Amino acid sequence: MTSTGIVHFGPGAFHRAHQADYVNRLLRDDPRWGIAAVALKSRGTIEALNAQNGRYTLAILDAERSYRTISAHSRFFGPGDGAAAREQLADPSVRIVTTTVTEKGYCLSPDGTLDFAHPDILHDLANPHHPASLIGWLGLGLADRRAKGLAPFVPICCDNMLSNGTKLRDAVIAFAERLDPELARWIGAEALFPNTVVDSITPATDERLRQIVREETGFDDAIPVSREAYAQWVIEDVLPEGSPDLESVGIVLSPNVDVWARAKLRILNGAHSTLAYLGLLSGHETVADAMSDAALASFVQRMVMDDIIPALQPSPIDLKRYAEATFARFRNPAIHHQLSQIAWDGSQKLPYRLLDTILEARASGRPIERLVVPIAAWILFLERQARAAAPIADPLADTLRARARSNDPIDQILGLREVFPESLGRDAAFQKAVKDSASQLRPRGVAEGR
Ligand code: CS2
Repeated sequence: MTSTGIVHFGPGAFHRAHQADYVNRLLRDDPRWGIAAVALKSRGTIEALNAQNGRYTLAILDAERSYRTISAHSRFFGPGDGAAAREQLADPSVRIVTTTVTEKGYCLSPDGTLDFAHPDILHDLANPHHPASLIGWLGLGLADRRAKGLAPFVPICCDNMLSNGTKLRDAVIAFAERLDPELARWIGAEALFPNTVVDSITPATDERLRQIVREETGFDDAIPVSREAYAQWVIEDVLPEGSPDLESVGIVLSPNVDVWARAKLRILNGAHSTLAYLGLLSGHETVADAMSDAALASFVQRMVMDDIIPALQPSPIDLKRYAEATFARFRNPAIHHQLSQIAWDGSQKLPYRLLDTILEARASGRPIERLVVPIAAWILFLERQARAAAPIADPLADTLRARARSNDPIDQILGLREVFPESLGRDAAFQKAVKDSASQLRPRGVAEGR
């Protein structure tokens, strides 16, 4: 009989295709690690999971296709179930709390520290027993453990940010400091927040996938997920005794996760965002479509090989090989990975994916002409969406829309301190390079939306 040893915040497609698949394997030998799924914003997924007793299909769509049933989830909490979720976090059997709430879910300022002006953080400081944010929830859960004399659980951040565990730790401690400095000290001394890398290409679930799963398995699954065959999960090797045997299911424990995180964020995610904005401006729909556009694919490959990799050297990783393997993954025709999905939340993603490389290139005098192309393409994409009154999925959507519609959208958007650090804001060469690139791209992209 499965019991609950992990609480997970954010049970979206990526969690269900990635972490839950590892845990599903773990549960074969050790039934203590069932997952309690907590959704903070909406009940849809939780209710669908509950209605299927936590079972759903994971479709592996690659050179070979296969379908497996995942049943790693034992409990389900959504908005309105706060008291039960709180009890669950204080259960001594719970040792790990994993999170996939996307970059914006951590309520961080551009410098990576907790944003005390964020409405959810203001709410949680005023109502610490009824939190709205992940940070508030971890603060409350850890406070309850301390009050009960229990060891802290281990929060494991599974979102695409550099030093994700350290950022989460610092945010939770800063939050706790405002409520109870003793609690903050206890968290700092006792709680471990390992850094991680998570990787597996996982498109959002759509009707097309539901149909494939229905036809191939005969199961009318409301919440199947799909991913490529490749999956990687690297966790910093600091887990305390009593943790599950993560290595037995292929999770890599490593002392230096950030070397891997930096390479993955800049090469894979940097190339993904580039393909997304340039590809959408050229009328492509999926990553595989964009990769079959010879000019686009060769631009992205050159940018990675000649501009991104040099900034990561020296590295213990064979970065060229990693990049080649990444491009091969992007060409997977079996997976329908919408460029529009990758284009979401650009204001949150671009700093880790491209701006860090640009900052380093400027500091060491390397060229940025290619690196600014995706930045220009993002701005043109925003202009196009704003003009067509089409959706912009981004926590800064209102500001981005207003600036994209202004008379000088490039200056206005580059002036956003939430995205572009002061040093780039004052960098005339960077600004000029973005403008030059936008004027070269403009005839191709924005005209269609006008
Ligand atoms: C993608 C990532 O949606 C996006 O922005 O770049 O989700 C990407 O597919 C994963 O990080 C791959 O591990």
